[in-house]
Amino acid sequence: MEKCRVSGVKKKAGDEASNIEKSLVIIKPDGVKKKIVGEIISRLEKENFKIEKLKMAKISRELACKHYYEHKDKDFFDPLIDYITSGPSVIMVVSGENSISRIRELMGPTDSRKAKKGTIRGDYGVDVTVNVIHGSDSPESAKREIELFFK
Ligand code: DAT
Ligand code: MG
Repeated sequence: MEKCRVSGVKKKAGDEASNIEKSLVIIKPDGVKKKIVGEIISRLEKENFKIEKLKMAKISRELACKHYYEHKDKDFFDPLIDYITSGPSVIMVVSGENSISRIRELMGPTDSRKAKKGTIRGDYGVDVTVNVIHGSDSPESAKREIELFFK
């Protein structure tokens, strides 16, 4: 029997290797208080991201300290922990093509005052602490954060 010939098979559009990533996204207490949970989820879904897991919880100080461990020696650490534990947050696992960098683009930079209109922080954030949303910054931190919040 003649062997299958694969050499002449043309690549179809959409055959490019995809890079589906998971990201941990937190709508922080100010986002919940401002009633923009639906708006933020809608922005994510319009960009074709999938909400894989979702829960609402007041983050404990212990969990907040683990989550922001990299900042433990910074002078803003205590106010950051006070703020993130000040009320309920919405915590999600969001997946999609290059989700980590693309979600961070939708978020805008850490300091909301420097974020452009049209980004989530630019439209709804107040400053560098009260900045509406968290999104993982690398595949390694996404894995660590997802295990922390959804173990
Ligand atoms: P991001 O949330 O954009 O990933 P980050 O990981 O550097 O930023 O910092 C985590 C959080 O810590 C950030 O959302 C708010 C707070 N933070 C960071 N830098 C700060 C600063 N210079 N002053 C006050 N809070 C800061
Ligand atoms: Mg970060």
